[in-house]
Amino acid sequence: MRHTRSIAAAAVAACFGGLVLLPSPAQAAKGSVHLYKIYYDSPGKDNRSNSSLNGEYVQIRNTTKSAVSLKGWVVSDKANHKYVFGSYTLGKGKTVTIRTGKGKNTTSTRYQGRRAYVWNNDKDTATLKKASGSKVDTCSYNSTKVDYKVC
Ligand SMILES: [Ca+2]
Ligand SMILES: [Ca+2]
Repeated sequence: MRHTRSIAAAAVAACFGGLVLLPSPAQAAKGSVHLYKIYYDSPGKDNRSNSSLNGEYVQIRNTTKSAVSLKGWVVSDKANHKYVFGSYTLGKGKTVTIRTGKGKNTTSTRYQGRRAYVWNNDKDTATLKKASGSKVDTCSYNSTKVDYKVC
């Protein structure tokens, strides 16, 4: 009975797919490029050493079926500290980690090259925008009880 009802509900949802707020199965399967995780309170004392700065990071994940160029895409915090991607392509199903400190960029890890932290230890908001300026995703947190946020 429940099964029959859920099929009927799915049929209704399919008919009015353009009007409902929940993502349709087609959209869910399509995936997205989105903020995945922010590790905002670097492990240990925040002494601004490069390794401590690099213990702080934000991750972006690509769950679409194809690689996406992130050239010119911008990640910013609430205070508008910006990280702008140079030439970079995020493979399908891949995650890129953007660390706050200095380092040598690799396929999976990019470095902001900063001498100070970006992600506040208590609360902040990450925003991801395309090169065109259109907003792709945001991720907010407000807690000192944990050191990271899975968006
Ligand atoms: Ca810390
Ligand atoms: Ca901040």
